[in-house]
Amino acid sequence: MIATETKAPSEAESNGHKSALTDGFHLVVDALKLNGIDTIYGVPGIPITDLARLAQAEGIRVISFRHEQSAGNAAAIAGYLTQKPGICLTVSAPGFLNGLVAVANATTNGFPMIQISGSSDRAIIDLQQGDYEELDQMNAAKPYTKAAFRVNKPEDIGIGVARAIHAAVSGRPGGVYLDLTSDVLSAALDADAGEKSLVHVVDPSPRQIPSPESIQRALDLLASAQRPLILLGKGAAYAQADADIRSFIEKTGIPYLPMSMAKGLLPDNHPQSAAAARSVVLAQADVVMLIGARLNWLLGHGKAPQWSPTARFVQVDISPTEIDSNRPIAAPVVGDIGSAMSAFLAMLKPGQIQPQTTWIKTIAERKEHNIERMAASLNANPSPMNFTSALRAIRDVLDDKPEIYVVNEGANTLDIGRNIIDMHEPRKRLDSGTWGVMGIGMGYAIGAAVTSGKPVVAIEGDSAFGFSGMEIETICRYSLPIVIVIFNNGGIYRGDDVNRSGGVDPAPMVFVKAARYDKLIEAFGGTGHHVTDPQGLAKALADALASGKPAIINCIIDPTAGTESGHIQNLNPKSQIGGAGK
Ligand code: ADP
Ligand code: TPW
Ligand code: MG
Repeated sequence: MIATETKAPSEAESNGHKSALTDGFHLVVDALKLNGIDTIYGVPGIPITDLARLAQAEGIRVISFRHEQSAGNAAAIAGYLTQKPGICLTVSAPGFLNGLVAVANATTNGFPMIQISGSSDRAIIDLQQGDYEELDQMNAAKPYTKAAFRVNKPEDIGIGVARAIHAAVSGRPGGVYLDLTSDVLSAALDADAGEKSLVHVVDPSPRQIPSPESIQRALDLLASAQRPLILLGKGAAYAQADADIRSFIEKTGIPYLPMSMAKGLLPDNHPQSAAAARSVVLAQADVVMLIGARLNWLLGHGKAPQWSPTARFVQVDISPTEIDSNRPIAAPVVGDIGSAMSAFLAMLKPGQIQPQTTWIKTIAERKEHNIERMAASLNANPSPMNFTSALRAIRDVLDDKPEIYVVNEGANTLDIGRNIIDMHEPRKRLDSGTWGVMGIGMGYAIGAAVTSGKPVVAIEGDSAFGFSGMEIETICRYSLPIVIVIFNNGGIYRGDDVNRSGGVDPAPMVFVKAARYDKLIEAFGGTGHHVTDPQGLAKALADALASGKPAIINCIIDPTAGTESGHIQNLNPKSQIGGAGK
């Protein structure tokens, strides 16, 4: 609603007749509502306290956090799940910087979000005269965002919001910064002029239709393959082209691998999934079709030894500059995945693409072999629990609950969790992503629960949890159906490291032993569980999910069970003269 008739903050007299006024606060709320924004994640304070209050009064759901980074992470994942920009609202300088980490992470992962921050007096900022929470925020934001804008006049609020929405969701989505000065928020404007200044954004993420030649070139290359492979990334999950992606995979019979957040795009137990034969398919595939996945560090940059040096690539991506970024791409298909997949299906001729039967057989044999090899450790019941036995218990509870979101961060907790927890539906797995970042846990869990109303299970390393742990108060305050399972091995990677100086301080990787994380949530009215075996874990998880209420399950894991850095130990720099601290 525009503030014109009923909600005008004030009225001015001029020449005997009244003209209604509106202000910057109202215009921001009106501009967001006009564009279908229904939720704001943030932390209030000067100068945006009244903005948060007004947004709530006007029917926007305002989720108020304990730290801006988590609010930003919630906004980012809401953007990923809904294809609408998630909104994070922050105060100036420190609050802005706290939120900026999440915006940078959103940009890195391709999630659409807008951080809206209030800012102090520009005249004082630009002369560095020392204002309250002084910072040149727009310029600080630029290197970490897809775009950064500042609104200096109240009549530009509508355009500013429109530009931010276009930038966040068009092309490769990303994090956008929108700076609103204190002056703009408080400024008065004629209500009619204000209403007319608002912009209803039309077609913010336009389809980008790939050229028919690019589709033909890609089909020809795939048809020439003997050992083809499809790789699905989170761009494919984001695109919400689930049915067409599945249809193309099933019609061509090509084996596929999901990147972690693409798990569930096809159910993990799909017969064409090559996940259990990952290293063999990467090394032996002769033609690889990337759908919404970058050849970054997570895929060994597409290079040997992980990949065959002679493999040829199809890459379906909305970003033309992603092509050839790490390895030459023989058949680029630049466009949005929805349009691309329907074009592939329209142009595919029956029987045109047929993977060699020996390729399918090789993969099936390797899957069986690897699954058998895993079975022994998966079925073991060590005491205390290790990562595998605890994850098995969680997997079994979640197996018939495909609607549940899984958030996952940590090192071993993440790397082993990714392999053991099967996903059955698209966009249900949310994790550390492209940066391997810690701290997304509670923000992503809150964003997923708020946008979907569905339960969330956050599987968290004890270190990982600590980065956003205070948000358990937020979870309890809004009664969100979030169950947090903390893999408590007493440290970063492991809990058994020692101080090599012999001094009394603990080693840098080690936490308080046997910490009672379960008691933390009781302070806010949630339920705490303390479990030491898989049966106890399964029961606590089933009970917590059945209650639909916030819970923490403190899951005691052997402190010696993890490996340093989980599965990416090779990324630790090794001293050429023998190693530090050994
Ligand atoms: P993963 O980490 O799962 O491998 P990445 O984040 O590395 O995935 O890659 C996702 C890719 O998907 C990015 O290059 C991005 O440009 C692309 N992408 C995102 N959305 C779309 C879309 N709607 N259509 C086409 N490509 C997309
Ligand atoms: C923002 C470095 C990577 S993994 C990790 C850290 C601190 C925690 C691993 O311990 P955890 O898991 O969570 O207990 P587990 O199961 O192995 O015991 N700061 C940021 N991001 C990253 N990635 C780090 C530090 C790191
Ligand atoms: Mg740990």
